[in-house]
Amino acid sequence: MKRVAGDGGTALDRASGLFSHVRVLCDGFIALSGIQRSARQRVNRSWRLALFGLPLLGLLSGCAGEMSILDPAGPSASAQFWVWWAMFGFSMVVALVLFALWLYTFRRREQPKRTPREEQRIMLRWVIGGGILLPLASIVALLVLAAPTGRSMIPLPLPEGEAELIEVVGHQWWWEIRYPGENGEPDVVTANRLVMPAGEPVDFRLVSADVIHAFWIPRLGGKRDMVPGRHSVLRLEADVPGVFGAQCAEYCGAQHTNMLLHVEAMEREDYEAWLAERRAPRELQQGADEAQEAFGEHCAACHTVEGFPQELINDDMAHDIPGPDLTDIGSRPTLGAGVLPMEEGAIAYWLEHHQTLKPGNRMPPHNHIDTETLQDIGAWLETMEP
Ligand code: HEC
Ligand SMILES: [Cu+2]
Repeated sequence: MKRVAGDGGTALDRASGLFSHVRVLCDGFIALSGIQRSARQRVNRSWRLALFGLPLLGLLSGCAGEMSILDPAGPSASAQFWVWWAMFGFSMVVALVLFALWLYTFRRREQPKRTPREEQRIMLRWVIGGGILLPLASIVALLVLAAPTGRSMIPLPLPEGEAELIEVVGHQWWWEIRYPGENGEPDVVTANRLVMPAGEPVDFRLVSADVIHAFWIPRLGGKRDMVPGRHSVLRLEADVPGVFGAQCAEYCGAQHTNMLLHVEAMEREDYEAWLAERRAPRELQQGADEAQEAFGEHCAACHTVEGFPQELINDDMAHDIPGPDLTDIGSRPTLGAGVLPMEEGAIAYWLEHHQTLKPGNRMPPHNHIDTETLQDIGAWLETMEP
């Protein structure tokens, strides 16, 4: 296991920034709840609106979009969606009951006279009822409700044969996707884009190349940790073809946020065609000799390009950090695990600025290579489509 590369200074700044935000929020709520009477008078109407409105806005913005668990697109995600609503509903009931009890304590003027024994008995009832029985009942109910959800994500044998198997490898900070070949054929390997068949279960075999990551496609279900040195399998299904967002869900170092995965579910035939295109033997483009030579010199030790001539690869350079397979880079929708959209000139731009676009990412800066060469390499890589 490697250590997480970190940027202590920025992390501290962020932490203190976050802390001050949290404090402002807490102060606001304390003022609103009337615990500090003097503070309450200072809180004007618009502040109150903003304080109540902000969390609501957050709630609303989470309801749609390609990363929302509240917009399920597959059977496991739907099951999880109902567990979520059940938990939410139940927690609302508990909160309302507590709130009502709290208000009730204000309304009661006179304390009934009780002996210490009676007091103790009442206390005990609350402790047993609210502290033991209620949580126990809630947990059992939740377990009953959630068990089928968990089961649907386990790769159990299927009546109709085997589920499609796709291997996902987590790297700092990008995704490697491997499709097992048929009878000894070469694997199809790509990065930061996951293509899967829709309308059937798919087993994702999850592994990590360095630290702990987690695989999460919110609209399809999950998530599941990717632990170095072992593998786990998660079964997911997309109801219909579509594009979904995915994100690493376990903090894995400085660029954890920029570890996005573009997921595309396709009809079975389209999926097969997509794989077949990538399995076909490939020839390198003619007439891009300079770009290919420079690529062999500076890049090929870390990046595989299927069919790239072995004799051009400079093996002397340090390449203990593997980079994404670039064989079909020109056909991918994004660069740098979601940092840049793929468009003309994007690769050259990424090559020059990747350490500013994604600070601390594990590709070394290319300052020693002149801009023209980088642009040449970029233009050549953009032609790399199946
Ligand atoms: C020491 C190994 C190493 C070397 C040398 C290297 N790279 Fe990289 N490269 C990486 C890693 C690691 C990443 C993933 C960065 C990330 O997204 O966090 C990457 C990312 C990329 C990407 C984006 C891929 C994607 O799927 O979005 C491109 C394009 C790329 N490199 C091209 C090059 C070119 C061209 C060169 C030579 C000029 C080069 N690399 C040299 C390790 C390397
Ligand atoms: Cu992560």
